[in-house]
Amino acid sequence: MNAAITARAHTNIALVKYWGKADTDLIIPQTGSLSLTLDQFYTDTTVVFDSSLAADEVSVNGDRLTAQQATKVHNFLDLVRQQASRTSFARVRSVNHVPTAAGLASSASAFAALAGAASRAAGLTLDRTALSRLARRGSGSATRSIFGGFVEWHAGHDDLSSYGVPLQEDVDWPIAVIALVLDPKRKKVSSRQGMQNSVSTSPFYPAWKQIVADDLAAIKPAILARDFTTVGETLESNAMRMHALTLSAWPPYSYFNGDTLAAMQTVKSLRDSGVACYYTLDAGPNLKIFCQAADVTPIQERLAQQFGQANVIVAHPGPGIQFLD
Ligand code: 2P0
Repeated sequence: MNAAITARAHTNIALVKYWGKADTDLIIPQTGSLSLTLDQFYTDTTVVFDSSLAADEVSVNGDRLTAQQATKVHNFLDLVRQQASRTSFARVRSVNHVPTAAGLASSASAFAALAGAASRAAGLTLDRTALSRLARRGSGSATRSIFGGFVEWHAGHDDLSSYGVPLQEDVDWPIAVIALVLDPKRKKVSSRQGMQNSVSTSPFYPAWKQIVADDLAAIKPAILARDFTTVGETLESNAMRMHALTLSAWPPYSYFNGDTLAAMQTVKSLRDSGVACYYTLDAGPNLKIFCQAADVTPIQERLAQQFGQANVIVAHPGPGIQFLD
């Protein structure tokens, strides 16, 4: 038996979204994307390769997954075994400090932590670019969670050229992201299924590719210049245009629920009253509100009053992958 390795990876919120693959096997995206890694939501994963095992054993939050539930993890471990020229099975223990499948991108932190722990447990020494490429094979958004702060995923065109690059890892800009949990249940249409449906059936998809290119060009200098308004307007319009790809697909689908629309109105009315804040949301109904640290309290109070204190979680920029002893 080899040493057990534990890695911690934080989740990220995309400010310019990834919504569609050019290669579904290698997970090469149709466009680039850009995210902020968050400090509040993370996954700790421990991996040990053990030649006495007859199959991979995977547990998440203390519950053993069935072989079928663990298919993605098993396939991912096969990739690691292939890279490391190993054959033994692995025991994987993962603890999510993320509301699973609540649209808070738990697959990002999960596959980034798994990439780190599994590769090191298998004896591989990968730099962060190689780790990012490996994490990508588990889940697209995990590509970005190897790094802290603001991270761009270069779409690339093949396995070697598609990886995350930090734009700014140590963020000293006093900003916050307030997560508003409106429904913690697992989503009905997975991101994987939803995005491919948009690529193949939404007539707006060609426009989306241009929108992402323009938004990346606008948001990167705005982040570096701490231009809060440009960053906020870009991320909110990018999120709404991504969601237009769900409504315009056939069959149409949506990740919004009634509370999502009410929360959007609340953010707009806060903004109208002079509190600068902008929302984004992923493949689920929950809003993430981008704001300046000085404005957290009034936003938090207003959201808590409307949706309950327990559903409002304040996050800040978080770090990249860490290995724990
Ligand atoms: C993102 N999302 O950029 C976008 C925005 C959700 C909305 O990446 O199929 O779990 O595993 O590559 O990464 C969620 O999709 O999809 C996602 P796969 P993933 O964060």
